[in-house]
Amino acid sequence: MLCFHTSEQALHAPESEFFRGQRVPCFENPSRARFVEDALRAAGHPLRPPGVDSRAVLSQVHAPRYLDFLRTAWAQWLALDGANAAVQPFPSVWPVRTLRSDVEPANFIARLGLYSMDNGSPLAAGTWAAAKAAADAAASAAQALQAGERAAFCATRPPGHHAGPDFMGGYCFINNAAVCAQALRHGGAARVAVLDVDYHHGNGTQAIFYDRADVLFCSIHGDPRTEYPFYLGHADETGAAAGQGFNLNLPLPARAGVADWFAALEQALARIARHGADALVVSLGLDTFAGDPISTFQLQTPDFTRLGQRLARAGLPTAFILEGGYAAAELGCNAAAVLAGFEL
Ligand code: OKP
Ligand code: ZN
Repeated sequence: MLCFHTSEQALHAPESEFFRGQRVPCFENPSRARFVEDALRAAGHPLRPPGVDSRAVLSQVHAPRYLDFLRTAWAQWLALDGANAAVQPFPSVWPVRTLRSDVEPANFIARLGLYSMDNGSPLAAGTWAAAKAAADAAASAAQALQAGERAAFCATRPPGHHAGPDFMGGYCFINNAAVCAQALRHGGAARVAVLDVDYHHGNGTQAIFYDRADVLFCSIHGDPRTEYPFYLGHADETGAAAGQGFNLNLPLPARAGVADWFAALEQALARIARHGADALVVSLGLDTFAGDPISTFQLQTPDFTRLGQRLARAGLPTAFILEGGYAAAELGCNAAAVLAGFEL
């Protein structure tokens, strides 16, 4: 399968994140992409750098003022104090209910809060370069499908599915799956389906397409009553306005078993078949793996082969976008298992 990777991914390497009140090494780190690249190469898949500039599509899925902030955030942080090069900025205040988000504050940390949903998306010097390269890969995958490829895989990071129209969150900055879906639409696909199989609900992707009927969003994830991102991903979120009926959430209780997970997959694929999509974008989080350190589902490596096999049976041109998966040493073989199953 045609695979895309980016050397820029290594430039997004923040030191730590907050976890249970402490700062710990980032779960979402450059080794993840390296493990995936190594496993794909070992399995004989071609790995290429992106050839498409996603710039035009980016402003169709994200607000221009958010993109401006993201592109210049590190420079703004350094402008405050040269010593900030060795310090990670974190937001500390957010415009929740009753507070205004229309006026951009002059204070950098306040702006960081305006454009964040949590304190779990640490910035580093190379965050924009890495996130933009991952988005370019997503646009390149779309172009490959439109040129007749059966499937393409983006072995990229940072992930994207928590990033909304104008905010970062959950290790995500640019919504790569949304960029891919929008690029497919732009390139002539009338209907696109996004299937998000990451352990965590893809709140950003849902939000970006919530009032649209052309892009169907389906997600299987840990119930937001107990699992991140907590404030979106319930079954009663079915879409709005023209998009009513074009959003399907299939939350499962924490620690749900493999049989329940694959039953939910059948429900999602039945809805996707009914959509009559011209292409499928899979937000491929591999944090449903039993060994994942921050998630509670039970999938084993052979289950990822079964997933790939089942997705191939949907019969659609398919773009895979890597999202989560934090058992880094096993991430490569789990990703390769999906590709192997798809090509069986
Ligand atoms: C991103 B993706 C606290 C740890 C929790 C949120 C998890 C983000 C998962 N800093 N952070 O969907 O795999
Ligand atoms: Zn996840």
